[in-house]
Amino acid sequence: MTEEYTPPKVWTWDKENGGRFAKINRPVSGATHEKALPVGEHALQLHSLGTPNGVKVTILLEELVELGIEEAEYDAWPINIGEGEQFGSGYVEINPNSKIPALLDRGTTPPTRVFESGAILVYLAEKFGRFLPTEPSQRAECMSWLFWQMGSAPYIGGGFGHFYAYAPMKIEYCIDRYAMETKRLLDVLDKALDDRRYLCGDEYTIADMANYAWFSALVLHNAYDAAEFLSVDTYQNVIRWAKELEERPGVQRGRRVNCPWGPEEWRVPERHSMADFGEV
Ligand SMILES: N[C@@H](CCC(=O)N[C@@H](CS)C(=O)NCC(=O)O)C(=O)O
Repeated sequence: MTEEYTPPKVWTWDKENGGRFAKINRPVSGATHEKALPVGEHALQLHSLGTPNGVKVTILLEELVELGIEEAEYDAWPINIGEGEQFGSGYVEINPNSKIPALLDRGTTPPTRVFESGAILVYLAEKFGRFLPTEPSQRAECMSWLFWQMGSAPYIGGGFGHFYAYAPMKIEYCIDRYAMETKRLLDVLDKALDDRRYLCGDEYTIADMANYAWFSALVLHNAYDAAEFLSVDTYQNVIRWAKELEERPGVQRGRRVNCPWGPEEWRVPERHSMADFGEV
């Protein structure tokens, strides 16, 4: 057991919490420094990082490009969240919440800013009329799984990942609570995929992209070094679905964009055209 903590009447910020992200965490929002964002030649300007929240958007953009939609070509710029680049004034203008990803669409007048990865997926799917069913009940199913993922991520990343991998001490209560929830979520997904190929049936949608980004990290890529701890091999339907998605060229390219991890030659720190993948 850890030392008992008695909260004061009013919380004040008088020390860093010592965790891996202590230096960038603050209890207030807004810019910490002046910094304009770079601008590329395409209408769509994405500012992001290759985390699951970033990758779900680059997967959708690459899937759109894969369909031959030229207007979906985009510039993707890295935001180094470890160095606090999410608090630059230009970034805060397009995302007052200072988290990656954020999109600026300069193809509209005035330009459209979109923050929150789920909102970006819906915006792009609607703009290009792809990967989001239009029939109301199919659309409701897709939105349900998309919002389910958006609600789940803080339990997986902010809860389980934080306390299992990043917190300065291992607290059994917190790890138990979030491991239980993460396994419950994996079980929800596993059961949903028992009788269908994709989350909405036969149609591949933004709900698959969003959920793939988070759950493939757990079941295929040993996120938080926790594959054994979470017994991820129990979730065979999730593994089958994630492996199938990972075969897709759009998914393979989307995973590489703005990614600061993995083999050097695999990473695509900035993306401006297909040539950045070394394929053209
Ligand atoms: N709900 C947001 C969450 C985004 C998020 O948490 N992004 C993380 C990286 S995965 C981030 O930017 N962290 C930086 C920080 O907390 O300062 C979304 O889905 O867009």
